[in-house]
Amino acid sequence: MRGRIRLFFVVILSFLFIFGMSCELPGETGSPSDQTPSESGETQGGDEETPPAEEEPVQTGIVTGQIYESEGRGDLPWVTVTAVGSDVSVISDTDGSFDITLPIGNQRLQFSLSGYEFYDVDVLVEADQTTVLGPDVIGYPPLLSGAIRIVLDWDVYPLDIDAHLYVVSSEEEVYWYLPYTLSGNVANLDWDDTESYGPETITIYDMDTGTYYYSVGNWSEYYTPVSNDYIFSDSKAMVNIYDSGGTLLKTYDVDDAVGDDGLIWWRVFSLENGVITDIMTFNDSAGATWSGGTGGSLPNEP
Ligand SMILES: [Ca+2]
Ligand SMILES: [Ca+2]
Repeated sequence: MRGRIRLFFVVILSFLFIFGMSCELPGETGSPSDQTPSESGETQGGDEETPPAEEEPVQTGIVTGQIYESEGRGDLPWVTVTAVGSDVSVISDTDGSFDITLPIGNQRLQFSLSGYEFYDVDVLVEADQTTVLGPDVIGYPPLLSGAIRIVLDWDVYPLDIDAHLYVVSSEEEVYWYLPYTLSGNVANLDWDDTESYGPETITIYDMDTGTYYYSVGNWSEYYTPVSNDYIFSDSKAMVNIYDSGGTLLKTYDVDDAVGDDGLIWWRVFSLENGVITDIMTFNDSAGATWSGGTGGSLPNEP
């Protein structure tokens, strides 16, 4: 009987000992945040052990840009700007400007506002730097099925290059001199940017009907040909074609065009009844892309 009682107490004591140890464990290890000097107030202890490693702060940079409506380029406020894969979002200001702080690295910006269509913008965010988007961000009216949008943007120089669309059926050309929708509601240029970057955007309302030639004129080089300062190879010009669902159908990079990049015409592509065909040459005339009959007497005027 006495042996059983002793065993009973040994078991109880063992249990209390183990239980007591386990209860002390949290207090002894603590969490890293418990041991920061500001919270624990225990820095006076003589035990100068290495403090727990602080979390590496996420390095960030700022991206700023300007958002406009396509027609007339009015400021576009209240646009939500987000980075893909990030929780960060901001709203554009009353003047259409925005700035957003993001982790460094390649980021893709998306824009949304009811009643408008936007295209994503890729940007490299650098630590403690402010990156200003070159091309303006444009809120376009939604497209009906079958329409396409051809977006031209470029770098600082040339200050002024121009999107041109020759419409074979009407022998008309959409460009800066005639930016409005052609008779028959065939195509439209939204804006002539004369001060760097663009974009200039031409819409074709029915890509499956008719024949079109799209080219880019280098107005700055045409206007000051002696300097030869503003050639196409310096322009970083890009042409992106989107369908009515916002899908990117084609991208043309001026650096892939063939010929003398000092010439003032970049013939980019043709479109015939829904089929896009690359041209991608530099030329001294617009050739098939220019009717010569619209907008003045200079047959090769960019
Ligand atoms: Ca222009
Ligand atoms: Ca501009």
